[in-house]
Amino acid sequence: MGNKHSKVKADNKIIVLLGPSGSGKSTFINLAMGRPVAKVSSKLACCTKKVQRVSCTVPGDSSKGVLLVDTPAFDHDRLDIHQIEDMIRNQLKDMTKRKIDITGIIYFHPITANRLTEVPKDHMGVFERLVGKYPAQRVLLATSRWEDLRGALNVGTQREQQLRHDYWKEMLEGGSRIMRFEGTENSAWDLIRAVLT
Ligand SMILES: Nc1nc2c(ncn2[C@@H]2O[C@H](COP(=O)(O)OP(=O)(O)OP(=O)(O)O)[C@@H](O)[C@H]2O)c(=O)[nH]1
Ligand SMILES: [Mg+2]
Repeated sequence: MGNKHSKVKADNKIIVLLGPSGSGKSTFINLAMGRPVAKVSSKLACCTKKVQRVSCTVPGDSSKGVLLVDTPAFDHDRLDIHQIEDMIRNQLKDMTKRKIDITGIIYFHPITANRLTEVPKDHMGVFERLVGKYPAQRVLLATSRWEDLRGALNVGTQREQQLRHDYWKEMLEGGSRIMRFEGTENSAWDLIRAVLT
């Protein structure tokens, strides 16, 4: 269960969600929170326009506070990257000032995409301009929207292999991990737990 208020406690585990528009960042937040706190859209236009922080606790362990940070897609159709950078900088300001560590990043990639228009490295570059060099071991690469492939799961598995052996190879060699986001509350928490361990 979670709260929409955004105060950061020093022992909060902070997880930043990155990824292209429609990859499911806000959907992930809503599933983890168990209610719709972030706006989600199936329209073509990019949806999230603001950085949003939500706090919750790990199910079954209310002592573990987690702060999830939703971000606008870096390829946003109406915001330029400098506006997005400023928003993220502002939202992270109180944390960086207090030297609160960002525990991890979940980078979402819709497995439905039949072309790769961006790679995590592009996003990491922007993020690192804000917080400094970030260790690849703390980045979880999450493929999403598997249910949309329905009868063509093998297509997704082939794409996953291409990501693993080519586009995401460098990140994986640096220690990043890949997981599937199954579009459920349990799966959202599996990913969060993986980042926390
Ligand atoms: N089937 C399925 N649909 C998903 C999943 N994640 C997101 N969607 C759908 O994809 C669309 C876009 O999801 P969002 O959560 O708004 O994506 P986003 O990454 O926040 O997009 P922006 O806010 O534009 O950056 C919505 O219609 C969601 O219902 C998933 O894991 N499975
Ligand atoms: Mg969104």
